[in-house]
Amino acid sequence: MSKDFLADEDPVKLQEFEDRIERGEKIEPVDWMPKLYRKQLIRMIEQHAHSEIIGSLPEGTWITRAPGFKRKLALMAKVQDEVGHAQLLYSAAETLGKSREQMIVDLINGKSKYSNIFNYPAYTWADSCFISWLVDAGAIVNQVANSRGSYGPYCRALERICVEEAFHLKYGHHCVIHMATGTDIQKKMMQEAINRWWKPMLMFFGPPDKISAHTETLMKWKVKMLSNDDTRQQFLGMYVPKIWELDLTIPDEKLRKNDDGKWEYTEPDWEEFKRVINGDGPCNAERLAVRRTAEERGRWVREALNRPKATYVTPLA
Ligand code: FAQ
Repeated sequence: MSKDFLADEDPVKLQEFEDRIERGEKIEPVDWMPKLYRKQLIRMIEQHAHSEIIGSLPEGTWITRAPGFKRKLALMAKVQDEVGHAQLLYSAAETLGKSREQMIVDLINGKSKYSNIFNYPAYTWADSCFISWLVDAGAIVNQVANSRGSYGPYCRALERICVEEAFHLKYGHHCVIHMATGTDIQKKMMQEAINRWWKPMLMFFGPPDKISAHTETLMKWKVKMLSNDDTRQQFLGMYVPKIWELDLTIPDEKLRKNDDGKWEYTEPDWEEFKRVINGDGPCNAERLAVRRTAEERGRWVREALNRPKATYVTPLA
């Protein structure tokens, strides 16, 4: 816990706040909260919102190339949902006092972080299938847990997001089953995608607990309901058997479930993780450039919407 940050808080109010959290009550925007709680929530919800927006890019590029009309429709709907999730999350973060405009500026200037995993390229349709199934699966494990957390607006946003994510997961699983049980070439494509995405997927849950900067504070205040390692373990327990069931392999010879129920795995390269989340991954520059362009191209729409005095002209026909 960052004691320095709490030094100037009113100890009585702080105690009441912590008692409320302990009792399982929700904290609402009008309630008193320590500055550190507000700061941490803004950081986490904002990063989450950015991840939804940037996360829609690697899949979005596959909409035009999706194999068949049904896959195209489903993927388009999924990508729209992800952008909708960002809207919900930006609104939740705004309740804490940071404007949406500032959050977008911080994203496109590279000041804010977003999920490591979306800085890797989706080379083939199978990469898009991996994201729809397994990245969504990872997101759900994290979000179902955190939807039972302490900050009302974030929990309510997560509840709604999880319902939609559950659909994405089914769609993604269907796509992967199709590839894994299809032709030899389809199966090979799917296997290669798993090989490419496995390490970034392990990193997705954050650094190991022993080096995680924020877990202790966030878990004390029930913002995070599972630690990074526990979320990773839950994901492995739920999805490794499902991957193996499809006769696909995981590129980690060490991976196995021990007698104590814990999964053993090769640690991903945490130095690579640091580089990627700090802007130096394979696609960071491209992802932010796309967002910057979208922001510039959408300026006229925002300006038009911000002219309350503009009169509505009735169309002639
Ligand atoms: N990527 O102290 P911790 C999705 C940073 S949504 C990038 O352990 P914390 C939907 C962390 O910010 C995916 N950075 O951090 C979808 C901190 O840096 P800072 C996103 C990461 O907050 C699916 C530093 O490392 N989900 O995928 C990552 O306690 C398909 C130290 O780490 C959320 O955002 C990472 N993976 O735990 C969309 C859920 N991990 O800020 C499209 C909400 C850590 O001090 C297609 N967030 N860092 O400079 C969380 O649950 C937490 O923030 C964690 C990280 C668990 C991600």
